[in-house]
Amino acid sequence: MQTVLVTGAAGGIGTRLRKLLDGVYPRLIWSDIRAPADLKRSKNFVQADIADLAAVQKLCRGVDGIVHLGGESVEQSWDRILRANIAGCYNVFEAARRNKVKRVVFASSNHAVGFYPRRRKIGTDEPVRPDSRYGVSKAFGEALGALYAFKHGLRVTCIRIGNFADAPVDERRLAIWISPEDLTQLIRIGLDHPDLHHEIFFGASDNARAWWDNEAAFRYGYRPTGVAEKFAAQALKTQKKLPPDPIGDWYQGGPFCSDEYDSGFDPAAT
Ligand code: 15L
Repeated sequence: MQTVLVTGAAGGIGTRLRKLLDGVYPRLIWSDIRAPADLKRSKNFVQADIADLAAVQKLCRGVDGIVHLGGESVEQSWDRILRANIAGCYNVFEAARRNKVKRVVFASSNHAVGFYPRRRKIGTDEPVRPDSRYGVSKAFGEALGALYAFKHGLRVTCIRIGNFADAPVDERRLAIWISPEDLTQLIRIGLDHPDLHHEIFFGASDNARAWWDNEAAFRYGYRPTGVAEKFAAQALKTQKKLPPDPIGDWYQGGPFCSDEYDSGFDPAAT
């Protein structure tokens, strides 16, 4: 990888990655719909709206690999999801193909499978069960990843990111937390591993309470260094202060599941 483009540079993950990927690749291009203050005048920053295919095509010129973090990062109205996460994500994969980009690492989310109950351990081969319009858009991005990998030969890694933070803050996050360093490790596997064609990984650190089987990532040499249990006492203390959320506490997606929830079905039967 000579030139790597990162979309969503102004977001929480993009901001941290700017330090963690610094010096790893000869040329890094950072892009977002808005310019972060510290990058505004940098040669390495290009302001672009991923909903604009022509702009994304321009962005992808001469690029070898893309880390696609751009788009809405939580639940939003359908109009916003449609623009940024459906059209925007399509534009990124399509512009990658037209520009002969070799690899795409797509920031998927745990919310693509949020409606699996916490009592069930899942691998990446289970069907998606999105818990929100946002989760649906992540499942769509994963589907695009498969299309472009198998039809057009792009090397694609989808990372179902759990909760990206310096530490897990509550009980749910103890199961799904990923440290910035561990996410960087997974992204680098996606950009560099010579054998990788198409994979879906869970973006999780070494979490003893995990609901996910991350065997696929381990096969490619992923060795997480973040240990969630180190933060368990504090996270469980915080959990005690949170109001009960019977639906959110049952399912892996937490509050994304209880939000707008009006199913008549018994969650215990799912
Ligand atoms: C996500 O996908 C979001 O981007 C992030 O803001 C958190 O809400 C995270 O999931 C989570 O599930 O905690």
